[in-house]
Amino acid sequence: MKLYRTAVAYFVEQDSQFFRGDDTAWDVLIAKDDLADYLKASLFKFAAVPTLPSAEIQAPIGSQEVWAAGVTYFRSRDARMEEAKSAGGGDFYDRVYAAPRPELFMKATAHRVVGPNRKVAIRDDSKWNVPEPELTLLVTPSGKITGYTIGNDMSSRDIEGENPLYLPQAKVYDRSCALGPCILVSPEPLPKATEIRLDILRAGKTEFSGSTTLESPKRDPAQLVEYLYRNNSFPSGCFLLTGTGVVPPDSFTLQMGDEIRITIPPIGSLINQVG
Ligand code: DO4
Ligand code: MG
Repeated sequence: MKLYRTAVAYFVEQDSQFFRGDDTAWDVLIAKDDLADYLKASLFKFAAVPTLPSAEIQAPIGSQEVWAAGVTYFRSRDARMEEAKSAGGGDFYDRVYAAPRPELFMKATAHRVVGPNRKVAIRDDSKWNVPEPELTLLVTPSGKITGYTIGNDMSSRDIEGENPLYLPQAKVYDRSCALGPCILVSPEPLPKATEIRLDILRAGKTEFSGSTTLESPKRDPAQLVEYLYRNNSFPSGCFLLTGTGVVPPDSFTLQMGDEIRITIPPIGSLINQVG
């Protein structure tokens, strides 16, 4: 079952049919521990609609914070060690990959997040930028994972490579994060064979493609949530990006006008332009 947020209402997709939801506020709805059961039980009361107005789909976020895990994939550890080598920071990434405690950082507040088909930004003071395609967890205030969406953790590699202490500037700025197009509502973990695919198009042609699966990350979603919720409360729940396993080669940087497509088959595709 998929849950979409639009300007007018929320919509549920079940077996390729769309239903207009009730007037429960978004923050209240997505904070429910029994979200899947609530929607299933309510479906018969919802009006079926012929289609979803796709231009009106918004990021599936209300007032939640967006957090992110880093260096959960070997590919990310490798790329970061290389970019931070001359700054003497390479060793930190190796250590955090091996350590029991994961890297967790605050990625965005809701106003820094864009939805599908909106523009993500690159910083004016950066020359080396990449998208990071990440499976993103919807976590309730009690710490339960109730759904999944797609996240783009836009990153300025030259800024984080200059000094790991610059990470918040490399990661957090206006329109530095995209989420969507929907929440796949499921209390069950996604299969390990699930693919995460990144395609970057420039003037309509593929400039970069890469993919990974959920087999590769070193850490479990539940383990990341357990650390995130230690001495930390989330009254409306939160979104947690789980790290990237796809990093374009060092010669690649995003340009204005590029189109970023991130696909996770059970969820859909999150498409954004750079601008
Ligand atoms: O440590 C830097 C950030 C890592 C990250 O965002 C990732 O691995 O996805
Ligand atoms: Mg990331």
